[in-house]
Amino acid sequence: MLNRQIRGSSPPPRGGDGNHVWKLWATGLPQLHVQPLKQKQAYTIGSILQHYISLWFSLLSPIQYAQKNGNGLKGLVDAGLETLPQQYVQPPEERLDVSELVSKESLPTIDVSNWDDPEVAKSICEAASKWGFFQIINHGLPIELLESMKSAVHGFFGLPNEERRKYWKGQSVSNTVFLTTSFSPQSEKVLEWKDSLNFHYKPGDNESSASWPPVCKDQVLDYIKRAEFIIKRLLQVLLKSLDVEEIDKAKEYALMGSVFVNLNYYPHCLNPELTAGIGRHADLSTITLLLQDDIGGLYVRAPEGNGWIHVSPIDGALVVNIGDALQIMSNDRYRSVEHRAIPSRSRNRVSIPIFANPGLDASIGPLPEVLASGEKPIYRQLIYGDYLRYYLAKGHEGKKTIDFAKKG
Ligand SMILES: O=C(O)CCC(=O)C(=O)O
Repeated sequence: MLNRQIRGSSPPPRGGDGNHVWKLWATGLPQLHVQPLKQKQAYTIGSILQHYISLWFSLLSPIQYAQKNGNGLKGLVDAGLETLPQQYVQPPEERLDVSELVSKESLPTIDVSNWDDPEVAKSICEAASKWGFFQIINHGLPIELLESMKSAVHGFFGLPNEERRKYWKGQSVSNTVFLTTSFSPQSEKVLEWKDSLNFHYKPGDNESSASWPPVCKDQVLDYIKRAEFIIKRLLQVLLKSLDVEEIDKAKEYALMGSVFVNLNYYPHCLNPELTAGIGRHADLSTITLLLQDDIGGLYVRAPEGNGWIHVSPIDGALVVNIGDALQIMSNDRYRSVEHRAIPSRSRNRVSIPIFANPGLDASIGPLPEVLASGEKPIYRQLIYGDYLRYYLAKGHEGKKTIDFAKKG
C-alpha cells in the first residue's frame, strides 16, 4: 500500500470539522480523499467554504505537511510513511556509494587532557591541515553532560507537533531559536532527511535564552557555555601555529563572534541508501565542535582521492572540524573538508554541532601574520555576513561555496 493516513498527534489548523481523512501519497501526486458535504448539512457560504478549504488541505503533499504546516520531517515520519517520498530521493551521483568507502584509514583521535603539551598542539595543527577533521577525548566535558544534551534533543523532538511548531522558522516564539527541516527547502532540488532546531547564541548574552524551549533550554545553555572553553583552546592552538600569539577582543570577534548550535534530528529512514540526512557540504564556521550519538552515519572526504571515511562514534569524544572561515583566514593552511550524514534505517539519530563563526559584520580574509612572509593571498577580504547569506541561499554543494571568497 502506497498511502497511509497522516495521523500526527495534532493536525495542523484547518477549517474542517475533524472528520477529514488526510491521505499521504508518498511518491506521486497527492490522492484526493475528502469527506463529501454532509447530507443534512445546510449549504451556507460558510459550509461550502469549509468544504473547499478541506479539499485544499487534502491535496497536501508530504512536503507541504512537513514544511508548510510546520510538522517537520519528524511529523511526517510519525504519520506513518511506507515509502520514501520522491522529494527525498537523491540522484545516483549524490548517494553514498559503498565502493567509495575507505576503511583502512580513520580520523585522528587526540587526547587533549593537557592543552599545554606541544605534542597535543602539533597533533591538532597537523590534523587540521591534513584531514580538516579529528576527534578529541579527555576534553573535560563530563559524559553526563554529553548524555543530557542528546536526551535534550530527543526531548524536544519527542514533543507533540503543536509544541514543536511554536518554534517553526518564520513564526517562532523566539528571536534566537527556530525549527526547520532539510537545509534550504526553498532552493533545494532534493530535500535532506533531517529536522533541526537552531539556536543563535551571542557569547555573554544570558537573556535571549529566556524564550528557548523549556524542554531543552538549560541543557543547551550549559553545554554551550562549557564547550566555549574548548573552542577557545582549539582556536588558540590553531592560531598560534599561524604566528598569531594573542587572540585579542577584535580577533576573538572575527573568530567566534557568533555561535550557532543545531540540534539535528535524523528520523529513521526506510531507504537510507537513497537519501541524505545532510548532503555533501563544508561548514562555513571557523571551527565546528560536534557531538554525535552512538549510531554513526557521518562521512568525511578522505584527504586523497574521492573516498569517504566513516567517523566512528567514540564514547565521550567530540568531533572537531575546520570550517571555510578558518580555511580563508589561514590561506589554505587548514582545510575545511566536505562531509555528509546518512540516516539510520532503524533508529532516530541525533547530532549537535556548535558552529563558532566570525561576527556577522566582521571582515575576514587571510590573516596578516600568514601573509607576512610574502605568501600570496588566495582569498579576498569580505564581510562574513555576505558569505553567510550566499551560503544559505542555496542547497549544499560540496566545496564549491568557498569559490565565492576567492580572489578573482
Ligand atoms: O550530523 C552529523 O554528523 C553532521 C552534521 C553536519 O554536518 C552539520 O550540521 O552541518
